[in-house]
Amino acid sequence: MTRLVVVSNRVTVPTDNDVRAGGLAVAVQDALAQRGGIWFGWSGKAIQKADPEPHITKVGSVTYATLDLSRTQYHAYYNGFANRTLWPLFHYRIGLMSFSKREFACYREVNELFAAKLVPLLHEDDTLWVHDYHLILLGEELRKRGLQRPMGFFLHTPFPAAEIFTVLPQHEELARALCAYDLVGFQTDRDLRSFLDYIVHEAGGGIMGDHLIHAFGRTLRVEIFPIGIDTELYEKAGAMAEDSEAVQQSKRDLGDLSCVVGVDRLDYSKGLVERFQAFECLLVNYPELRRKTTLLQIAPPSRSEVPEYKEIRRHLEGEAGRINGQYAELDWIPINYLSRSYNREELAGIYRMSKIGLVTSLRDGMNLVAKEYVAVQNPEDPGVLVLSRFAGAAGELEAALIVNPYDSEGVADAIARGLAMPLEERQERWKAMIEVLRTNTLMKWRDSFIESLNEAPFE
Ligand code: ADQ
Repeated sequence: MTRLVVVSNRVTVPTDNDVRAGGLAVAVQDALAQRGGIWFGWSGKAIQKADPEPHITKVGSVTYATLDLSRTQYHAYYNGFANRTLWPLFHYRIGLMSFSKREFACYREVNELFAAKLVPLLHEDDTLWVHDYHLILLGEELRKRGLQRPMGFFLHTPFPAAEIFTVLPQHEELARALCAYDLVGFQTDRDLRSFLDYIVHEAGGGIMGDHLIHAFGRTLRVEIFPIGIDTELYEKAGAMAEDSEAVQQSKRDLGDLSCVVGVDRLDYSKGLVERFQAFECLLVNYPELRRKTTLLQIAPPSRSEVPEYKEIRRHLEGEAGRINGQYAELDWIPINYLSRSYNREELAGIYRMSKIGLVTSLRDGMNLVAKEYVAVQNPEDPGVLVLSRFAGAAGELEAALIVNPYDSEGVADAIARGLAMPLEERQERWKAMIEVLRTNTLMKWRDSFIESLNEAPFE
């Protein structure tokens, strides 16, 4: 078995007291531990004068190699081109997108820096797996340095329709760089179709069948790999949470109140303002549910140095205040908005005591919260998932109540329907969803990507 080299924008170097570690980090660490290898990426530190050499930490057979960025790189590459250009573009928010040649040049500079510092650490037959929109140019930069070995890229976000993608002046440079990989993985069929549409109609490329395409002088494989969760782990966490004192106490506190829960990074792609407005619509259209229902929204701030994220926070806090001001009673608050993080056990308890899991993303690569919510439910008395059709997860969790997040009344109707849903229907829907989650796990996602990549090159 060849060594695996994983490259992602941020690297999680394991620590003994890392309570939040889970999900992707653990799946990647597992794969690296099995085969030996390197996890390479940004340390998360932005300092005035960054050390150009990677910091190396060895844990067993795994080497963690992390680079610091300079303040300029942090602003222009991370906050700039990655999070103010590509993120809004890939989430169909061209109105929120800004770009500058200088930031794109810095994006390339950081991709070049990653390539230059990674090459000396590589062995002859390593397999490389690059993650996400921050590092689209990395494969091409590695090829420029003579690397011929198999390289795969997985995009965690959506890939936008060609009409949207071409809004970016550098669309061709990015598409060409994607084609420098041997395997490009997408979350959903919709993302793959968008990419193929671009390749055929904008890049003059061709589809050769069996997942192969030819474009920009290269032949590569393009496939979908919908990311999953460690379902068994979440099922166990749900069962444990049922008996925990914290959950029992919360249930006593809730009394007859039904809890609708939302858990998200504070991000405009998650449709949080629309969610609050849909909840208001519920209070207006179903007044009998007032004092009987509460929305618990957990949304810790993210990317808080990016102006659009400051704005979404301000807007959301304003909406929570307005709605609570208008509808709250002495003994009832409609929206409980908490801006902090919780560990997996705590989240499992919160999901489990909530009658509705509410996911209203305006666009989302997958949305793992939807999957986690389903996995921790009590099989005897499961809650109902209300899920945006624009989250990748909607392609797999068809038994959820699928909604259009722009349609407040439709979302309100789905919440009301979920709250009134008979036990038998809730169980049927849950069984259909948990079966999908037990099949398409995080480990299966990881292994099928690596398996497909192992068949490279495809020339
Ligand atoms: P995200 O946009 O971060 O991921 P998501 O898929 O929902 O979105 O994953 C969020 C993760 O963070 C979940 O595991 C969740 O439990 C955790 N989390 C969220 N809020 C939390 C809180 N308050 N406390 C603790 N944990 C919290 C990106 C893409 C998604 C894609 C994933 C994986 O945007 O579309 O599904 O990558 O590919």
